[in-house]
Amino acid sequence: MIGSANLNIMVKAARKAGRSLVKDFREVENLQVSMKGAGDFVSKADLAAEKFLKEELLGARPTYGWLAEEGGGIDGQDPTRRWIVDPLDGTTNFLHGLPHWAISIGLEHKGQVVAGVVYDAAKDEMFFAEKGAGAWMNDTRLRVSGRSRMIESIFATGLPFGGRADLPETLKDLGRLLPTCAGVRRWGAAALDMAYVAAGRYDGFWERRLQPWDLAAGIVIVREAGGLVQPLDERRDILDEGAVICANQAIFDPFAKVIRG
Ligand code: 2AM
Ligand code: CA
Repeated sequence: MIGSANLNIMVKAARKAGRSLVKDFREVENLQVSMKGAGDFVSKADLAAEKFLKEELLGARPTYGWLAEEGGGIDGQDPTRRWIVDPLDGTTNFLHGLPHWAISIGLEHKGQVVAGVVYDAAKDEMFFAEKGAGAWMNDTRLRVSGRSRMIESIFATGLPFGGRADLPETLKDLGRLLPTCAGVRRWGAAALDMAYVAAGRYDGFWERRLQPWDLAAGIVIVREAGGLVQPLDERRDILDEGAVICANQAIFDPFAKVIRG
């Protein structure tokens, strides 16, 4: 792999954390009999992965800041650079033995995500990108799909879970979008949804109420694969607001018109 020193650090850390999470994932199947046992086990695996990633990434770049799902944030000596990390995106899938979860690592510089890694360890698919250097999955260069007709396009989203307040908006989106397209998919791991847009597997993705660690890596991966990524509300910042829409360039406008209403 050719990439900057930072990208190499990110890929190496994701691969190592992934190896350990795959072992835990196999264990989860044995624990399914006791849901509480499985839940506790998964949160321990999640925390252990975050601790490992923090040691690797801050160990290699001690002056950078840090923001992660489980342990929160740390200001760095260098206020312009920050790791944004989700040690386990798709936790609910992981807990249920569904092989669709990932480690997500973004690197922010002066408010912009400049490098991202999303590693689907169960399938050994390493998605990564660096600003200006393209997006890749393992050894393959990524390119968003070329579909330009809504009726042939597949879109992904996240459905609100556990009483999340955006259920009415999401149902409205679905009511408008479903009749116009080839289908909507919902897998429950936002970082992988974005990686799949970059890979041309999905033609577009939108979701509200996401966290910076769900989004950071995916933003640069989709852009470097030739896709468009915007905040759902154009006046807001994607990471602050957590509402995103992305797609290949040909389908972006008709898709965004349906979702933005
Ligand atoms: P997480 O697994 O890191 O928490 C998409 O809906 C996002 O919401 C996912 O990336 C996921 O990130 C988060 N999420 C939290 N709880 C969820 C649930 N019960 N079902 C689906 N997604 C969930
Ligand atoms: Ca997580």
